[in-house]
Amino acid sequence: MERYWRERAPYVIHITGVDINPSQPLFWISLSGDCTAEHAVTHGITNLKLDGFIVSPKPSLVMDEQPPFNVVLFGESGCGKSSIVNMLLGSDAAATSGGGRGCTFQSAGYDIVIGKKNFRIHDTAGLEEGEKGRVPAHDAIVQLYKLLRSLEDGVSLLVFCMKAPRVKKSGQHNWILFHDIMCQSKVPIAIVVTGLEEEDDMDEWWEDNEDVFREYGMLSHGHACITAIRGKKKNGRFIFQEEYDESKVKVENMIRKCYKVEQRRLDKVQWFRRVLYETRYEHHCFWTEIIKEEVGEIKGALDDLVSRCGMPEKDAKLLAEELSRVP
Ligand SMILES: Nc1nc2c(ncn2[C@@H]2O[C@H](COP(=O)(O)OP(=O)(O)O)[C@@H](O)[C@H]2O)c(=O)[nH]1
Ligand SMILES: [Mg+2]
Repeated sequence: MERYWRERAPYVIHITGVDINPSQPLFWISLSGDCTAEHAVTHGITNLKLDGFIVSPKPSLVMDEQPPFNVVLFGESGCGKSSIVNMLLGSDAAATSGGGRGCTFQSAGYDIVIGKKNFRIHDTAGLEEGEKGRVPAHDAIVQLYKLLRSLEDGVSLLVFCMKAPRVKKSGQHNWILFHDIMCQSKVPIAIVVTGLEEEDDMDEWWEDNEDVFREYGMLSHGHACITAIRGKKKNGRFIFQEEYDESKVKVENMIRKCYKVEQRRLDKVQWFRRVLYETRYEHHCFWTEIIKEEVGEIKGALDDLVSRCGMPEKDAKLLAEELSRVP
């Protein structure tokens, strides 16, 4: 059976958080038909706790030997992240939350080639999946931070995903948390706006809303106003096929324009830190050295969670404690 899949499957799945030799991945599966990567993994290894998984084309299909540039999609649940991944892949590898199918519980990486460069697109758990049966918001934040910290080659591009009609305050908070605080504003960020299939000109949305992003301090390196669905099939073709094809090219061009060749490994964020006032007095009297330091309040990124991300202090403290345990 395994040999059958090994020979036929176009993709290889690497499970992260499990000690495996990358040249001998655990599974070879086919992503065609109803079998999505997520289903296959959860069915196959229910006894293991997964941090995430990466779906890569077989080595024979990869462009060059360079490690892929990591592109991380993030945003609220239901904004279309998994649909964007599927659009870029040209398959249904990532489970979307429509039609009774599962939503994204763990992050997953999908390898694609754009303009002869390898990119690994990371689909992540939605940041507000707090309802019953879904990933609580805290867990989703911790998972995303773990993913960012675990990318050994660094992060090349963050993509903030949202659905029209408008950008929300919670979106601004997520932007500050991941871009400004966790990535210390050192990783480029781009915006994808979905849900624009009914617009005569999808790009007009940007012109109408640009000011709001500016007011929110969400300054991006590029954007794409798109639809990530094809719509219903009528007379043998999908009603938004044209917009969908155009959208795929837009997102590819955006990635090509915005990604950073020098990927940035994420430094550990100082969630709690004592501020040391710079009052050092050094007196050399014979062999002694007296150093006086004045210790201020506990500050650090925890403060930003409250003041810039609008989190209640109690929640911010709990989250910061959890995040500070991430290696
Ligand atoms: N109308 C419309 N629906 C979309 C678009 N992109 C995604 N969806 C739908 O929104 C739902 C959530 O999409 P999904 O990709 O799972 O969102 P995720 O939670 O961010 O991964 C699904 O039913 C998708 O079909 C879009 O551009 N327009
Ligand atoms: Mg999803």
